[in-house]
Parts: sequence; structure tokens; C-alpha cells
Amino acid sequence: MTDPFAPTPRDRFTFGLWTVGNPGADPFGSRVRPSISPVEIVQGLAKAGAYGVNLHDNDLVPFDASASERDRIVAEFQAALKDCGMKVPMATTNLFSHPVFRDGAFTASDPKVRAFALRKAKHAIELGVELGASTIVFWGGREGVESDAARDARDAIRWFRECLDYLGDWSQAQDYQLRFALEAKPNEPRGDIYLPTTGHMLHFIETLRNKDMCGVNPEVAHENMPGLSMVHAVAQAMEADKLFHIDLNAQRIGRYDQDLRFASEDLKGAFFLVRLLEGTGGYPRYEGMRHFDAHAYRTEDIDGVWDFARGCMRSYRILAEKAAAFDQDAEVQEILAANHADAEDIGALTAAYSTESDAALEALDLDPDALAARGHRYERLDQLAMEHIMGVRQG
Ligand code: GLT
Ligand code: MN
Ligand code: MN
Repeated sequence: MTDPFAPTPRDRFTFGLWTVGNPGADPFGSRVRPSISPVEIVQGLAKAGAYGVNLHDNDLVPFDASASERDRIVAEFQAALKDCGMKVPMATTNLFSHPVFRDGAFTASDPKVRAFALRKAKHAIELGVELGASTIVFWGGREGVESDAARDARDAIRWFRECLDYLGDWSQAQDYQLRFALEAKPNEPRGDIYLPTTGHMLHFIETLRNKDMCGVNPEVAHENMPGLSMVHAVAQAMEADKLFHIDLNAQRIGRYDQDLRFASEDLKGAFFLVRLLEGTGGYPRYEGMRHFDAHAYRTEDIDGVWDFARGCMRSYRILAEKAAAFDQDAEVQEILAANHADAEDIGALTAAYSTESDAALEALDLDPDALAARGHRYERLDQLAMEHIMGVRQG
């Protein structure tokens, strides 16, 4: 029997080299798994049905590699990509591992560190372009402080902007056709990271010189850590045409960044997120990559890593099917239609001010008590969503 949820490259599933390649080290213990080489990761992901693989510069090329070593590694990687029919849609820069970034990269107090970070980011973009990437992610893991005595946050935000403006101008001068996707996180590894949520990033983007080429890369775990709604963050980004990339994983509220297998926590949140991306509830489907930024439990060996990768993709596909079924469910449609009914076309009237609409607004017969008396049946609606998720509601 063929597996109806087996992923295919058409699903546009991608993983980072750093995700399936994660050897299971944490702040309390060393690595538990051997390294999987970039070439083996490409082969394994292709076998599992992924579309592509994303990377940081140093996931592929060691920080201190010579120019000839770099070229050899890249050529070997390119050959594996070609053999396996795998793409590199996104590339990013590691601006957090090396001790030089202990006080930040683009927002470091020392201008020489900022210059070093800028130059490293340029070289990482060149690598990404060489590998065919069209999206460059910026995750400022070290862009923050433990103590605000260190610098004025306004300086940090300005330096961050200057670096992104510089990189945008530079990549346009190279004729690169790139989009920058900015990823927020509230804390960890810094005590506080600047621009902590997708909402903060969306505003910051509006202040950038090359704002049209900049969007966001929201991550489930990073919105959920402080208890925010990933669904709302992604919806706001989509509404602004700024969802350039997405990091799918799972997370329990209030914990360290867990980067768990997609949908393995907050199943309902994952369901509504997939529904949003697939567009079954309205609006166009998100056509970008479905990237998993997660890693296997530390308990796992290499086989467990591939169980993890397959699990991410299967859960997405299962939820996509359930979201479609939910939106086709007659009872769901009936409850939604009743709540959204607008027989008098009042939506058109409140959409924009004019002297006519204002007069019509004033003339409307609106009885707040009658409106307030009405129940919305969201208990039933949510239960229907739950029953679709739990697999007991068919059709
Ligand atoms: C790091 C981080 C992720 C970012 C990656 C991109 S690296 O693993 O935890 O959320 O997306 O820099
Ligand atoms: Mn991420
Ligand atoms: Mn994370």
C-alpha cells in the first residue's frame, strides 16, 4: 500500500544542515551522536522526500578553512546536490558561534566586530548565491545583552539597520536577486535579544532602505517561548506580504528554545498554522519553502534522527489534509457563515470613511443588547476542529 502522507519534493520541505546534523549536545552534556557529513545529509534528506537543504556558511565550510579547502568542500557538496536532485533555497550566516561574537555581531559595541560580522555575512551570501539560494536568513542570536548598561538599545537598532542596509545595497550592486528574511527570538543565548518578536521585525523592516527585499522568517518556538501566537505572527506577516520563509518546529510555552519535531507539542496551534499556510480557510496559499528548524531528541541515534525528519514532514502533510477536511465540513461552514453573515453589506460601509458612509453609519439601526445576546457557537466550532485533528470526524 502506498503511504498517502509520504513527502515528495513537490511539498517543498527543507531542513537545515544544522538540524538533522545536530549531534545532541546541550549545555549540560556533550554530543551523543556522530556527525553526519553534509553530503550524507543531502543523500538522507533526498531519500526521505525533502526538496532541499539550507545551511549556515560554517555548517559546510569550517570557520578557518583556506580558500582552496572551501572550494573543494563546495564542489563536493554541489556534486551531491546534483546527484540527489536537491536544492539549497536558503542560506544564512553563523554570527553566533565564534567567541568574536560574544557581545553581538551587527550590534556589537566594538565597531571592528561589526565590520567583521558584515564581511562574514557578505561571504556567506556569496556562498549562498553560488549554491543557488534566493533567500538569505538573518537570525541575530547574539544581538542582545545581559545588561542594558552595556549600550543604548537605540544604538544597537541603528547599527543593525546600517548593516542590513549595507548588505542590501551591496547585494543589489552585485546584481543578486535575493530576499532577506529576518528571524526574531526573544532571548537565548542572550538574556534579551533585540527585536524579540516577528511583530518587532515587521516594524523594523519598514525602516530599512531596501525594505522591499526584506521580510520575516518566523519560528514556532520563538513565538511560543514567550507565549505568543505563531498563527497570528504568520498571519500578520502574510497580510503584509512579508512571509519570506518559515521555521517550523514545536515548543512548550515558557521553556528554553526546544526546537522539537514539528507538531509534537501544541497540536492545535500546528493545525491552524498549517491551515493558514495551505490557504484552505481563505486567502492564497503560501508558496515558499516549508523549512523545519528542529532537531531530534538527545535520546536518539542516527536512525532516530531520520525518524524525526520523516515525522516533521508526515505531520505537516497529515495536518494539511485535516485542515482541508475541516474547511470542507458543512457544519464548520454553517457556523462560520452564520457569524460572518452581512446581508446589509455593512462591511462595505465600515471599510472606508466618506461623508455618505458616515451618514449611513449614523443611520444604522444597531441594537447592542440584541447583538450582545447572541452566542457564537465557537465551542462547537473548536470541538469540530479537535475532532478533525483527533481523527474521529470523517468527510
Ligand atoms: C540556530 C537558531 C535558529 C536559526 C538558525 C539560523 S540557527 O539553530 O536556533 O532558530 O533559525 O541562523
Ligand atoms: Mn530558526
Ligand atoms: Mn529555535
